[in-house]
Amino acid sequence: MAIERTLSIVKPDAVAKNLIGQIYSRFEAAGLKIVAAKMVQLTREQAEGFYAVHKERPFFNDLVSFMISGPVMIQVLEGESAIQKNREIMGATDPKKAAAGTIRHDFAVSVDENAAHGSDAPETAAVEIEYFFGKDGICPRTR
Ligand code: RTP
Ligand code: MG
Repeated sequence: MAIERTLSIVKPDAVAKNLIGQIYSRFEAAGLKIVAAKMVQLTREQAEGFYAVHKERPFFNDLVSFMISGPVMIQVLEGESAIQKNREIMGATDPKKAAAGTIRHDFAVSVDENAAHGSDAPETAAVEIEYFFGKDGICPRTR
């Protein structure tokens, strides 16, 4: 297994419900290290650019409006198989289909407002991390 980095976002619904700490605890309990983090009120342009892969989908406008409805907490997680591990911790896109004990099952109520984002592959993780943190916005964790 390889050490990877992945981009994670605590979405506006979960920030509004005061769940940042509980969600961070799940990352840390799973052995994922937070190597960059910032709270951001996304602009419409930033949200559209981030989710550009979905721009032809029927839910795109609702997704963008939701992502700018309040601040988000954006972080880079590092660890063994971080991309897949974060997706497992988050659970299925639709909270109704997410396994018990996952972030989306426990903290989200709908597919439109589903508490967290996680990169889905090494290529998208690299692009997403650079989108929000640039080339050198990560704190190396040596211990
Ligand atoms: P994310 O990118 O936010 O981590 O979510 P994901 O990979 O699990 O799902 P994705 O297919 O990338 O979709 C991005 C977000 O769009 C909304 N969505 N709505 N109504 C629908 O059928 C539908 N499908 C997707 C969700 O909020 C999803 O997180
Ligand atoms: Mg996705």
